[in-house]
Amino acid sequence: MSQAVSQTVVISGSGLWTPPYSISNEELVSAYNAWADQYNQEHQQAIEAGSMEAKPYSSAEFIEKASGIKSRYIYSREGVLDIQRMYPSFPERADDEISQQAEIAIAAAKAALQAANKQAADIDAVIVSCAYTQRAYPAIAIEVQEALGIEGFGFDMLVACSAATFGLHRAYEMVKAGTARAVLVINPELVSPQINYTDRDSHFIFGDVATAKVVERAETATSEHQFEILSTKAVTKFSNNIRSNFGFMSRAQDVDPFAIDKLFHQNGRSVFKEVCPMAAAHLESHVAQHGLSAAEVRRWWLHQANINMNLLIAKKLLGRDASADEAPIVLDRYANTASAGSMIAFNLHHQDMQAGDIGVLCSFGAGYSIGSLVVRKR
Ligand code: CO8
Repeated sequence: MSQAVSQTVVISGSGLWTPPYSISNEELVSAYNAWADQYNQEHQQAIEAGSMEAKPYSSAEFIEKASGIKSRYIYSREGVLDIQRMYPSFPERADDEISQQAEIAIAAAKAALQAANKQAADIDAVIVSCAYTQRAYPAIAIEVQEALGIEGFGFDMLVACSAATFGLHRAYEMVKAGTARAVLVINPELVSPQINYTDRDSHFIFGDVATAKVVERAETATSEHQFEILSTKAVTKFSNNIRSNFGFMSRAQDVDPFAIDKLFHQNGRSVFKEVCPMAAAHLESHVAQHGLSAAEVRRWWLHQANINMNLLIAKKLLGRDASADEAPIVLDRYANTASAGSMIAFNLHHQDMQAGDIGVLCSFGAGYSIGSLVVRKR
């Protein structure tokens, strides 16, 4: 293709795959508390002798108050609620079968292609960006590319909570520079295998989901809902406060895959305190680049980790509480879906926007990483 520079770039279609199963706080807490009873009985002597600590109960009320989460969707439900197991079950698939992560990525991608009025032949690149990929290679993006019949190239990228926004940044740059006509950015957030369902501090936080977007030149876009990407902004700052250590070195390190520091773990209070001011300052300076104040933004599709974080960030930006219409919340149903949270919010809350309305997509979390896009409805 010819190398055209400085294209007007739009998000022209958005897709969402929601798992067929969900788990309410009450169901999750009931399974966890039964597991804790069993654990405490098994270790009664050691607990009484003071050499082990008893597992405390979890509470549905605490979860909703501390996080805003009421339930979460999940790819595979049974193992999580089985107190003899306490982790999901994903039967291994043969090399010639589609992987679970590619399967959910394809479902979201098909919805995004349909929303954008695009065929496989219109797409030049596939980016799969998410918190974890289920294998190192071949890239999940290339598996998706093959399954959808897309020519061109694909690659995976991992930036935890900011994978989706950072993926959109790369797509924007590729289309802007003319190295791809249209890019499919997919976020198959299959996070349940990395959750420690025996840790009451974190067992409630996450859910599975997949989201996708088509990014293309304005001149080729024909869909009903198009959002011009006005600019992107990203920042990272190293922090150990959110970590997951299981990886390709684990076998050589002789580690126990069930050890608490191998799965997702965090210092949630520090994350809250450190990330909220970073995110608010980032967003304020990003919209200011366009000569805009926060009050002139019609919609904030914020990262969906914790309702109290979103309320605080919106208040720092606006000087008042944001309405649900200005900063929609989806984490009550979906929980924290790693990088996909703000993408789900966009997916469910963009069709009412009017031409000229400004919106901001934003992620914040592990890394630390913050990513944003300022967009304008066409
Ligand atoms: N039930 C009852 N009580 C509980 C529970 C529970 N489930 N959990 C904790 N408590 C207790 C604590 O033990 C503590 O008791 P005490 O005061 O006696 O010590 C008390 O409640 C208060 O605990 P916390 O201080 O931990 O509670 P907070 O009010 O801080 O709320 C949160 C905890 C909800 C975790 C909160 O700190 C938070 O949301 N922080 C922000 C975290 C965040 O956004 N993290 C994002 C991480 S995710 C991310 O970036 C993506 C990573 C990639 C995806 C990974 C997928 C697996």
